[in-house]
Amino acid sequence: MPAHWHILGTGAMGCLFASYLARQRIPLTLLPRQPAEPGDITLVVDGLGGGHRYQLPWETAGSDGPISHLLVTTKAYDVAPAVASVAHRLRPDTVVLLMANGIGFEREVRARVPGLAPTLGTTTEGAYREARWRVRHAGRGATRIGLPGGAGAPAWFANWRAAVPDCHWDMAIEQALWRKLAINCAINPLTALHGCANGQLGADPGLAAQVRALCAEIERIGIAAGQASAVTDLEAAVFAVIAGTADNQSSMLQDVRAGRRTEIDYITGHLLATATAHGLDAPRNRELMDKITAQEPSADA
Ligand code: KPL
Repeated sequence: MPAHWHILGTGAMGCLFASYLARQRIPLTLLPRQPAEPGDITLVVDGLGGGHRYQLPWETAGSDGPISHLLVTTKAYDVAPAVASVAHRLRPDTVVLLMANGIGFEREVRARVPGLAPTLGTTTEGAYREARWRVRHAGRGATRIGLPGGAGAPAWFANWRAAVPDCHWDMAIEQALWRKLAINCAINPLTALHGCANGQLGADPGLAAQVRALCAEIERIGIAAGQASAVTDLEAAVFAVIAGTADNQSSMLQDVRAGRRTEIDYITGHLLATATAHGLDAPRNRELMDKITAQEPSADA
């Protein structure tokens, strides 16, 4: 009998992963932030592979009942509060899989809910929400999952490997997260400030030069932080992502356009904290951090 997953964070990614699990008949329950209508939620996923409808059960996070397997796909700054909202339902052996942008939320989760040993994931799947329960799958990507410190794949992962395309257990998940962080540092803030699709960073010579300078800075910080493998050939990797996602709006640009808080604290913010810890300057990343932070909506807005 496959494990039963609860999914906290029912934005585009949470819904996409819910659809993958549901297609494989893996039992799941959505935990939407706002109560939904009575009865199952009808989720529609359009795009690659055609349109599919799923009838999915839901409950509020505050309900009772133990959770054995929890997938968290909220924004980075919501991960720790979201996990705390279901802490009364977690057991010592609950699997908690965190899949959000950036680095830093795992430490916050451990501080807020002591005793958890979260599993971490990162994905390059592309999806966005067209309506509350309607998601467009815009680009296929790979998903990497692993335990910090490295450990073999647990039994539940066999279901994920079968359900989620291009899904890998990663014995060096921190390195995978660092590489994604490095790529996001080079792309997301620039696209958010210039209001442009990712492809423009390759097409505009001035922006492309800024990307190269950012990559050089990020590489130095990565090497100092012991993440040399994560930043190997970073510039080439960044331009490959820019070309591969040319028509995409980065997640940070989407946040800015929607007037939402961005994940800059967990992306460039983590990079800058790492630079400071190693006595390095990072003026180009610092400038982007300051500019994005200056236009963030205030917490009480
Ligand atoms: O991860 C992304 C994001 O937008 O957050 C990239 C890879 C930049 C694709 O848009």
